[in-house]
Amino acid sequence: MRCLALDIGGTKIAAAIVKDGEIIQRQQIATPQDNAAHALHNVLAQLLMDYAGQFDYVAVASTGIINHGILTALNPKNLGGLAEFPLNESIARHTDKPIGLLNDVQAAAYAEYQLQDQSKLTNFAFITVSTGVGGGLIVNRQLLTEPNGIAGHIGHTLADPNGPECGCGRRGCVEAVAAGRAIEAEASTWDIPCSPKEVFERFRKNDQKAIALIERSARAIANLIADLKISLDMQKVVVGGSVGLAEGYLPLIHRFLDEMPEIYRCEIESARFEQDAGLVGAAYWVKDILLAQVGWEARYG
Ligand code: ADP
Ligand code: BMX
Ligand code: ZN
Repeated sequence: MRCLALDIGGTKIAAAIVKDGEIIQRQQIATPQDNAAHALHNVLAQLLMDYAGQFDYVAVASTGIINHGILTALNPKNLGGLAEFPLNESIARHTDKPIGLLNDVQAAAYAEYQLQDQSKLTNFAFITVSTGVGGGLIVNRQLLTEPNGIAGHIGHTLADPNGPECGCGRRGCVEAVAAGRAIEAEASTWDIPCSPKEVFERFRKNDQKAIALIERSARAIANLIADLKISLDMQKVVVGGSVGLAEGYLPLIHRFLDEMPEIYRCEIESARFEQDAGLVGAAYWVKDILLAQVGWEARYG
């Protein structure tokens, strides 16, 4: 079965055909920020046209709360102000193949869990540090997506009650302190304004301001991991996203976790699928869960 997999993030949209876990014909474009709804409809139309005739089903991993085919942004600022978008309907305009949707980080968690020794790992999480901070939770070997698609939005738990206001409306969320956009907000005010990528370059050259900013982010993520450990008995956490995968970031999380009492620590590693965890996870999950439920094999297989 060939899957057209789409991964819609706040910064980039990736698309590929996924067949037997292999990714082919991958392409990537920037997520439109202006006139976001209209532009996203157009991007989806173009992608469906590009891959026409090459897939049996569509699987979408998207930023935002995904429920009943609708994308609702918890933090609309991450999507050029887009608060709500009819994702399923927008795609269904261009194909009559089955379509399955889930949150981007839920998808990434599902992909990475397939690579783990599941006999030993009951509770597992993925944290992305990217445009925002997102999570996907696997508890009792089940990916949490029900009942409203909200589970895993751990980027909006509290990092600092006096921290910056988050785009979701709450003050001091992990996302407002740790995400790529949070790093950008701070570094854009510097004498020589920097992008997050440049902040990391300075961080690796021992620039004190850059170190403080990256450490603030990594400390918030370490605390988030400790909270997952103590609330859900989390056994392992995989970290992804362009900030999460940036050289030097994971060792910092390690360092801050190691400063905590033993009970709060848990195993951490970088996403083995790297930037493709969302694409692969969406393809697997839609096939395993959604299509199996509706008897897809019988109807289309
Ligand atoms: P998305 O959020 O669309 O999934 P990414 O995972 O690429 O996309 O995350 C985007 C964020 O990561 C942006 O804030 C961007 O500035 C930052 N970023 C991109 N490349 C790098 C890099 N090489 N090092 C550190 N941060 C990066
Ligand atoms: C935000 C939220 C999550 C998402 C996370 C990471 C929106 C639009 N998105 O917390 O649903 O999983 O960002 O998304 O509210 P990314 O775009 O950074 O990958
Ligand atoms: Zn928030």
